Amino acid sequence: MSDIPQERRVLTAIPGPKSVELQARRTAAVAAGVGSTLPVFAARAGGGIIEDVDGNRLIDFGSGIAVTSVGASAEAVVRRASAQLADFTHTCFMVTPYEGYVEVCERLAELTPGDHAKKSALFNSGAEAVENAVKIARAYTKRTAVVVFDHGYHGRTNLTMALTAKNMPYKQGFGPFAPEVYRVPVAYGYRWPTGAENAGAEASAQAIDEITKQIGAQNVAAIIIEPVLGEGGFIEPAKGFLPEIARFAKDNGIVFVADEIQSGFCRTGQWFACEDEGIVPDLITTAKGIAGGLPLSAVTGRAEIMDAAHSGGLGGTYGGNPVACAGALGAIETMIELDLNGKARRIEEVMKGRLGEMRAKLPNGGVIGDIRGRGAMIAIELVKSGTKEPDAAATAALAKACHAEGLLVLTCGTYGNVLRFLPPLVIGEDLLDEGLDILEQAFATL
Ligand code: PLZ
Repeated sequence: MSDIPQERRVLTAIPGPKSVELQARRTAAVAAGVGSTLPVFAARAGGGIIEDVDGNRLIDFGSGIAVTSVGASAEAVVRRASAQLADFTHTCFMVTPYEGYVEVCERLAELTPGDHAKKSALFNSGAEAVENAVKIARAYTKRTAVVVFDHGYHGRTNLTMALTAKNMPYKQGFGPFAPEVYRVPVAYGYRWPTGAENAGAEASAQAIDEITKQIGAQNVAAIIIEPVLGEGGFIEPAKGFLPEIARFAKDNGIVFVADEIQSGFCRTGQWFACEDEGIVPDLITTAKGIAGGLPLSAVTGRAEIMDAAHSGGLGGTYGGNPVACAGALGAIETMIELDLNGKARRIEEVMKGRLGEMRAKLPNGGVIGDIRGRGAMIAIELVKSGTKEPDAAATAALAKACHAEGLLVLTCGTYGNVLRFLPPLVIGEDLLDEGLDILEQAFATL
């Protein structure tokens, strides 16, 4: 890890003068469609800290959207990627292959759930992995329909926009969308009309009924679900939902795809979130945390499904780039050495404890409607006090107050009312506590 002191430091307004200057250049040169949560320009980052160009040190509760689980300059990632960079940057695996790619696929076969024969294919982004999972499932089943869920997020390319639930900002004005994509209910416990305790059974029954009656199970190539829904609001499907959907997929020859792009690689305190209910997906998509910040993604799954696409049918110039593969091997090494699953579970314990206390201090829980998530994928859903009405304004205000004090937090959710916490798993407990202190103080500004 780079030698950034693991201490918050606020020297200027946030963003500071140098960031403001860069933001002006950015506005002139960068397309408006690319947004930023907090226009503070990074100078270096590592552990639980992002240092900006003005010398401020922010506590990082975002990990670049669940990417830098091992930190943004993890020693093993930097060492291995640097060595690879010096050897060669690229040959194209489709032209002349290299060992790193194969080794990442071997690690994926070991780490993902299930002891069946597995194979992988590597790509650059999460969206690309999801697209390829669909291609593979269609090639294997010779069917076309794809089933996704309310509040799901799978990317910004044409097919993955279609798979994604939320219109603004992801889809508005960008259609027409890919056909043969169908959306069904998910067991969102907090908002399930008959209560969280009924959500698992009722939502799975509804989803299966819709698939059977409206699409026909025999036409469905793949069912794709995030075992913990990320952008949609850190929704853990109520217990029983995922096993029932997985069972239905199996009974009907449908490829069950777990999109673990956000929830995977120790984020939830297990290698993959689907392990929580013993789910063994046919295919699993990974990205983000896999390579310590380098762009890499993968589809991993049953060898016979993965081999269904003909030679030359899958790939891309940069897919499984050697530097990114070296980074992934360094990240995986770090996860094992530092027991980042254990660290994630400890983060959950600390965060849920503190968030519960904050909630208890507010009358009727105040704006904190729900506290949820697993491991270092924790969120609070904010509502108008005493109701379940989403409060996006309070969410934005809280995030703003945290940012001003040097705590980087992210929001999410279909209704924009979820504050999510995704610290690097290597964050020190003092920084974690300090971040939670800042959040607690932020409630007073509401
Ligand atoms: N599947 C489950 O979480 C990416 C995107 C944020 P890419 N999530 C963060 C934004 O506004 O673009 C994501 C995900 C899940 C797929 C993706 C897509 O991964 O690497 O961004 O393409």
